[in-house]
Amino acid sequence: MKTFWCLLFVLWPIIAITACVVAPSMNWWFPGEAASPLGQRIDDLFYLINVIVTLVFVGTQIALGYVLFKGAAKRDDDKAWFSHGSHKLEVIWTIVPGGILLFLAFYQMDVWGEFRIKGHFPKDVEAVAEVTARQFEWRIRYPAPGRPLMQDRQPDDLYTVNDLHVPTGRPVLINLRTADVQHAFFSPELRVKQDAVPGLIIPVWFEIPKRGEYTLTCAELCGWGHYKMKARIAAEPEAEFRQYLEQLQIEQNDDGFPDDAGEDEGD
Ligand SMILES: [Cu+2]
Repeated sequence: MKTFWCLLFVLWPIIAITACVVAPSMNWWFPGEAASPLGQRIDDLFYLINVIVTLVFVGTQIALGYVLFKGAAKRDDDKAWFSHGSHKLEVIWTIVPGGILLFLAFYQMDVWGEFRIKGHFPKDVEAVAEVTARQFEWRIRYPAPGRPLMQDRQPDDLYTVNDLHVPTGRPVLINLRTADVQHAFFSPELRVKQDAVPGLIIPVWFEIPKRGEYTLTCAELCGWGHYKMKARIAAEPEAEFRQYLEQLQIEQNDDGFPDDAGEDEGD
């Protein structure tokens, strides 16, 4: 019976490790490779932490298995062994994890800074749109083609909902805000996640090298309709992006009357 319990406890870590090894082929992992250069660096950090955690996990589970089997091998009338702890061991397992955490804290600082701190954003980053989260959609405001994005609304600004277009191949920035409660701008493929906080305008930058459609979703439970706050980020080459804005401008300025309606008046 003792051996049965030992095997049962040793089995779980083996199942856990097997699941992690099988996970990539079963698509339980990330949604593919990161679609942005900074996202790939975030993935690298994630995998590094994963490797460290796995090594610690395997080590502790082997130690646990060893103690279990050693204990099970003892006879019932054997005397129990008491210890008062080991000063040396205590020092080692305090300093080693502390050292690993300090290393990670410093090692990830570059990526963190580039992602979050305005002074470390790429020099040529340009604001292309303002994204306002509200219950339960994403409202997008672009400047008119050729104009810079202003913080206040301009008469010729362009508006859409749940459809964010950005140019490919260069760093772009969006100004994130919320019209009501707290939301979170989350694009899993880009590895971008940023809370939208009432009263704040938060700059979020990313770069998408390849044309494509990427997911934008809300990662902050914001009310009954949270589940439907799904939008898309469409990345397209510069010329197409400009064309899109021009088309949006035409649609937005269309008053519904045919162009020659005024000329026919005198007939
Ligand atoms: Cu939300």
